[in-house]
Amino acid sequence: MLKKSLVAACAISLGTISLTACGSSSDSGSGGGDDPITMGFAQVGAESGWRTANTKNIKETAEKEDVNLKFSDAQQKQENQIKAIRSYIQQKVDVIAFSPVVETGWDTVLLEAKRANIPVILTDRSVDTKDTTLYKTFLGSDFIKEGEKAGEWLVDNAKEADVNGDGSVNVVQIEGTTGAAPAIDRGEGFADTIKSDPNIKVIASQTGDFTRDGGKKVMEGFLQKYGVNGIDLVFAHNDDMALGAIEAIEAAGGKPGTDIKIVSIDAVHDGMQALVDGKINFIVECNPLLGDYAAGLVKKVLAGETVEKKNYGEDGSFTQEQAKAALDSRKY
Ligand code: GYE
Repeated sequence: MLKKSLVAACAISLGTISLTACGSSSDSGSGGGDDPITMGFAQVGAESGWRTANTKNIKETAEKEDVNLKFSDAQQKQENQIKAIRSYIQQKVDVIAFSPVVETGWDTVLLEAKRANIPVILTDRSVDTKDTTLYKTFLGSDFIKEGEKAGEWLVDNAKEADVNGDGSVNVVQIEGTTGAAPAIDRGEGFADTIKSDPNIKVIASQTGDFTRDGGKKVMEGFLQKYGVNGIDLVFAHNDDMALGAIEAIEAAGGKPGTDIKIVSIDAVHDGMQALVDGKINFIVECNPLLGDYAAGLVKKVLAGETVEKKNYGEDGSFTQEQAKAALDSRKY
């Protein structure tokens, strides 16, 4: 009864006061109703331009919303993220948000959070679990759709993408982090879509771990094996790996975007610049500015309101022409 009336009172106060600790477990560290919310955020790392923009946005939003943010960088390691989440549980934060580096292996720590009565919000990447009560909600992009959009562009432009003109489009794929939701889903969406054209062939696929350096190394290996002339197109799961691939192609004496076409995902500033410069041919957008959306969900969850389990944002895509118009206003 008491709990219920607390939640009701909090739900009202949320209209006037910014994010407060209402509705969270009564033994939480934040004390009374008007204290700021304490949120533990376990970030993946700093692997890409997308991630840097995402982190900046999360921190800025926390400041704007008067959230006491505890932030950790897991350096792309699941065990670091698990440690961070455990420490947030120990510190009795009001809410935990995290972007899981890989999809599986979270049930134990999420159960610990659930038992401690701390709601968990998944931002950007999702988890693969049978027990969906282990988290309150997910917000981010539909990665399958992103892979499909990349594939659709290729199917529509298969003739131009057959740089060598031998009737088949030889594609190399640079995957994101193995086991990560965006790597799995983007790969799946792309593969499903290009099936419609039997002339499009993925001749090699390897992980570049979403980093520029990783993308460069993987591309160097592909170039050694197939040569510039043996590859028609690179599909990179993010811009940073495409930028690394560009370096490798140039070092091998090729002209990226012309001798080898490139399609990637994210649309961060550096990627868009390469698109405008003609070194990338098409980019699917993935929005890293999730802060406001996350704040809204945190408020609702802590007020005891029911929220959608999955919340997807709308993403666009850019051809070289479209990127020219959008580049100046690209903030990240
Ligand atoms: O595309 C990539 C980053 O999870 C959507 O992670 C994110 C991905 C993003 O490293 O650049």
